Amino acid sequence: MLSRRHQPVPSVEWSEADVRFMRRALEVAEIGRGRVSPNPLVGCVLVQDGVIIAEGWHDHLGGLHAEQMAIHDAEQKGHSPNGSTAYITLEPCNHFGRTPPCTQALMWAGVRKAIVAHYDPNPTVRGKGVQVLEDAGIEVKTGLLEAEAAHQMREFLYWCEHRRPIVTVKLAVDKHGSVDDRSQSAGRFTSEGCLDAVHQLRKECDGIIVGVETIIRDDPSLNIRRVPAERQPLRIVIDPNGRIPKEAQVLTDGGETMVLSDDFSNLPALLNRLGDMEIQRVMVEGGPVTIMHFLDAGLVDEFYLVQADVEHQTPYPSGIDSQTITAAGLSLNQIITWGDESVQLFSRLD
Ligand code: AOF
Ligand code: ZN
Repeated sequence: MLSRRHQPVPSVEWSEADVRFMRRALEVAEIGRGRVSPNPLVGCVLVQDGVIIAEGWHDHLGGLHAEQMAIHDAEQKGHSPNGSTAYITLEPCNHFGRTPPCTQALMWAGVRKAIVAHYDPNPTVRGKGVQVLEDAGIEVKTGLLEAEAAHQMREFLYWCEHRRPIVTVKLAVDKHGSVDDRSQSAGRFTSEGCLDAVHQLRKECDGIIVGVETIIRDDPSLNIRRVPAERQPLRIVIDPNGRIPKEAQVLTDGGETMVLSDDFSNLPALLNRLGDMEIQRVMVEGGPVTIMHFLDAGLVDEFYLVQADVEHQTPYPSGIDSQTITAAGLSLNQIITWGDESVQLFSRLD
């Protein structure tokens, strides 16, 4: 896929300082999480005589690219970027998009050397960014912390390759795998801390998918309220038989909702359509029937199974446990804590 010239250089060639600077670039790139989609998270630090003189990141869609923000930061701080080394998590772009090319910005700023973590699979860039810099006499090295960068921008990379979103599932169950207590009116049974974590996860997604049953039973708002958010994900309701109540919150609260009449057998086509809309990550939030359709179709990439320490009096069994999830091609990646709940994270991705 990559030309020989852009193959990662063996890590032995990198100094400790190189690694430290690229780690910092990855760290500042995180600031844009939840705000840059469909663009990738990108970070850049400029180093002069072994010292970081400026930092930049792609902060939000339509905002400056990381390199341009770093150059601007250097100027603001009264440092000259002339002769500096740029550590960039993504190959600089060489096209006019929402911003002018970063390759030109780096050249004009007098950057002498560029160290790049990951090439840009965007067909308009793809090695050309590196080429343009090299043609201008800038020394370029690629592949430093490439795997880390790939993980950080995995939604973007996946979408560039497959043109469809990554599918993340969240399901909360009681001690016996029940998703709902039918002896009570619909309500949540997980802790406040867990809810905060769910809202954080929603923030990292471009869309939230539920089946119409969830709307009828819970009338959820499916928006982000518990953590600061400048953007709300698109709510997507799968409703093959047109049963969504007109007064449902998702239809009346002024936010964006898409009601789809797709049959569940159409899930790959549905994801392709979302991909066409530049949606790079969706979260399926239920209920169990909808989730099972995604699992059966082999379309789940990540699964957060939230285990609440409660017992429902009139349980509604989910029929989904760790075995169901692993049978769908995922493996247990890590166990994390959300508030009072333990969460098993299964994944088929890195
Ligand atoms: C960079 N630095 O910080 C980012 C890059 O729509 P635009 O103009 O913002 O361009 C988006 C494309 O530019 C995106 O698809 C990806 O190829 C690249 N993103 N490139 O040099 C950055 N965010
Ligand atoms: Zn750029």
